[in-house]
Amino acid sequence: MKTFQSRLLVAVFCSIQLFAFQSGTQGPPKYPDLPSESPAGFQPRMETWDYARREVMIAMRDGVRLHTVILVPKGASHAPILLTRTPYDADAQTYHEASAYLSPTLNGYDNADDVIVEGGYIRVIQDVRGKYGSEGDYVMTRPLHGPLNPTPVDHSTDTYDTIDWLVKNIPETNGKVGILGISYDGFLPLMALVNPHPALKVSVPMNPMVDGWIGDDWFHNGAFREQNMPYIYEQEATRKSELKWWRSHLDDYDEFLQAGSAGNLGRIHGLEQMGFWRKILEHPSYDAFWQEQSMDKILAAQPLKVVVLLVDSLWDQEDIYGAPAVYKAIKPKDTNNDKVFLVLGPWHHGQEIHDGSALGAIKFDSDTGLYFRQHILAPFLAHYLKDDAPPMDVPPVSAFETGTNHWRQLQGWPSGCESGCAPKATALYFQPGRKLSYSQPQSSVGEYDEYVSDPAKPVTYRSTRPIAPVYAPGSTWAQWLVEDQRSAEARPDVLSFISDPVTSPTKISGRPVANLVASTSGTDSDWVVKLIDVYPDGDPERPEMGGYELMVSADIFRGRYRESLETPKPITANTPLLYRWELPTVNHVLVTGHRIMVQVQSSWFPLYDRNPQTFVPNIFWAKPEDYKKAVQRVYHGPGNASFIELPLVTLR
Ligand code: PG9
Repeated sequence: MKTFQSRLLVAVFCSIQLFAFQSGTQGPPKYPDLPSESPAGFQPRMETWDYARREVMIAMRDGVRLHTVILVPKGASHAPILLTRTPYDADAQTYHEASAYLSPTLNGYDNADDVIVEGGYIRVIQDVRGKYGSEGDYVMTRPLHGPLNPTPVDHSTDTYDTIDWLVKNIPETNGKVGILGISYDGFLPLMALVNPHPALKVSVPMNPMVDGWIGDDWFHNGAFREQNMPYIYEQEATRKSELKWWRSHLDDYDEFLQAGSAGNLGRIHGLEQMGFWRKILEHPSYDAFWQEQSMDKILAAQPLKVVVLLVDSLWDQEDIYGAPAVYKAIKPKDTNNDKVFLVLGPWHHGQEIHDGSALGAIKFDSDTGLYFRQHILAPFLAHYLKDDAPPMDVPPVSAFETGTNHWRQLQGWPSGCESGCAPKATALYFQPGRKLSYSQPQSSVGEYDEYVSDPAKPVTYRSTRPIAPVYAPGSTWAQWLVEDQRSAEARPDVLSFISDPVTSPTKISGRPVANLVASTSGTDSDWVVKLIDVYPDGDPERPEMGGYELMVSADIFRGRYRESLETPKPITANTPLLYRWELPTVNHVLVTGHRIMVQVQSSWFPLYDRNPQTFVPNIFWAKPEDYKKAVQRVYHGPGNASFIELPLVTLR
């Protein structure tokens, strides 16, 4: 075991090495009569700061060195470490403001920084291999060693090697490590659970990317999320993501429509030079490429060795599938119900580390983000990481109930109430006259409703145009899932079915399942089903919300995958067929007087690429002449009933 002094020396030595490495000024000066005024390696003076900043290059088992920033609060001793691994620039996240104080130095909240600073943790942020200051090759969400990754290194081994170095080389630590992060940085704490280092005590994956094909960043049930193409471009074109995706139009609707297929848009931008884009083009279906890197499947096959706090946003516009899917996969291993925790919050992607009082027009009566950080995350981290292990009362599941705006402390999920009442799958049927009710349809008179879906005029996913790129400055992308759906209802190519006002509070907890019986006159088709809470008029407290149509769960399904997600098949034209798929997680109460609406449409553009509505082998390469109008029918007769299976809870 090394002494304190020798470990400190190692850290200081590494910092000096790094500055020398970065400056790259070796050898005699070229013009000795007028030498450079910049020192060969500047040494910042940090004595007056309330923290020490160390930058090190940590060697992984294959010799590749990863750039790691270590921020140690002044006077820290026996402090736990909180690690975030990121493709998004460790320097930028730790140089928000050049300050002598730790708090403004961090991004002012990039990863619940308030909890981290107030808790006195040693903060470590590392660039993943291939990005920013780290060496090595970049591979998008690099899969585990195996068929998709023949190298001996992956994020599991890199996390292990990093933690090993940290606990041996940071003298101020108590040797306990937690890993946390959001989205891509939330996928990495999941990777850390595979062969975890013994010093890893907790993992906090927030809004993690889990399955890129079923319901997170790249596809949803086979429909491609083409507005993420700029992300691939910027992430893979250069190590430091300096090259920005260019545009010809202000409105992404025009940009994507004009290009035709997503494949063609990629070609126009030279995207085929990038490895991940080529993989996307080669794997449009749910084949082994996607299945073998799906983190819920991977973790289901691993022993549960580390305590996990999964954080999910109920209106997550990027990774709405991930956290509940991992919970479902690993919870059965948690036989004492004390290792796997879940938080469901009323947030957009990552909102839990910001103000959580409202999302768009929807208000939550309190700052739910602050509640999460103060009452869940802070006590959780302290309990598992600090030497005195302060007691905590974080329940296995903390679920915010939207509609009534209350946190519910639950023993499991899905679960309707504190006493454990289980949701019951209840069919809500489409009826003639565009109605919805819980009784089976009786009459075959007018047994379908229809619309024409025209790929030349796809339905927008936003309520207004122009549609900004997702990460444009000032973009409202984060709010799109709570936008008023009246704009869609008004279109002739969107069908809306509506219930009578509910006469008592109706709670939906879990994942609704769409059972759509539909036909198309084409040979391929997309189906979008949206479950909506329709507000009544005349609420004296919020009259401006009269008639608001709030989506509580919605998703798209690419029809060619009706029989198999792996093997697409043409759809038999003009034939009613059942399309069945799960919608995202809900924990919502329809208050008395509200009505339930279901909308059905066949495009959600330009977030999702257009289905040509003619079967082609690979939609990425659909030609202009493949895009054809189709007559879409949604059935609701006795033998062809369409319905939504709602996980309904009887409120006590
Ligand atoms: N949703 C983003 C992402 C995750 C994983 C892969 C690609 C993108 C993110 O916010 O990090």
